[in-house]
Amino acid sequence: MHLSPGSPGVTRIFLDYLGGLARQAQSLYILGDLFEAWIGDDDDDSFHQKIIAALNAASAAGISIHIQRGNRDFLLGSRFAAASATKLLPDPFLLSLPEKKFVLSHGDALCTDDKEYQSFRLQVRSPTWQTAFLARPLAERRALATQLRQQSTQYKQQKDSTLMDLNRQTTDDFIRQHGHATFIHGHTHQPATHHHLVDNIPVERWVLADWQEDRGEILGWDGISLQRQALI
Ligand code: LP5
Ligand code: MN
Repeated sequence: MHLSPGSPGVTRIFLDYLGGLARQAQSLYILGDLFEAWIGDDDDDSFHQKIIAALNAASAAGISIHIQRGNRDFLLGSRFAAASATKLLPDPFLLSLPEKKFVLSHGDALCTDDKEYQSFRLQVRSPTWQTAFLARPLAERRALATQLRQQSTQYKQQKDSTLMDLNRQTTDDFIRQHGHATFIHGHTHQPATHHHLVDNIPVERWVLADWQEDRGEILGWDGISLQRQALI
């Protein structure tokens, strides 16, 4: 979703969903990049507080909400989880339902052709880097995040789109390591259902859509099949 005050349409669709259709679900899984940029759980930004309150209300209404960290909000922590009454999930996460097994991930870790991103990722996911970053004043962190977002947009213009996609071999290995479970991820903004054949076992890989100002999309599981469902 990449929620931010800069995308009011996406925010409205998400809040409408949380207050409406989502209430029919037992569980909700958000696979990273819920926020455009997360600079730490101590952020007092009113927009973020509004989203936290909406998650909290949905949770109080009985939905079990699980959130993975994406590359935009890898700093989500326990204070956020407590305030929003959500559960932070590891990435990857194996979701074993009675009818089917799914493996859930943001997806960025499998984009192994993008070496520059992977070395950046390694750096910012290290506890040492995170402790040092979180010790800086909020205003400074906010400015760094804005700067990094601009840089990332520029970097991406110079990168080939296949380089930024999941690496096929890495993905097949990942599927193998997770017992050939149906794989669901986001990050690439290239919604599709891919068919992998790993060890002669057919495995589906569902790529989530990114949300636009006038259209969102969720993936629903009813115990029998997965369906893409548009939200407006
Ligand atoms: O996010 P998106 O879609 O633009 O691109 C991603 C990869 N980029 C990122 C960076 C995020 O956008 C930044 C989010 C900031 C959130 C706040 C966190 C706390 C702030 C930290 C401040 C230091 O994830 C992009 C991938 C793309 O996905 C596709 O997979 O290609 O990767 C990059 O752009 C990384 C560059 O290739 C390499 C970066 C070199 C690091 C530069 C050092 C800058 C030091 C920081 C100074 C501001
Ligand atoms: Mn992402």
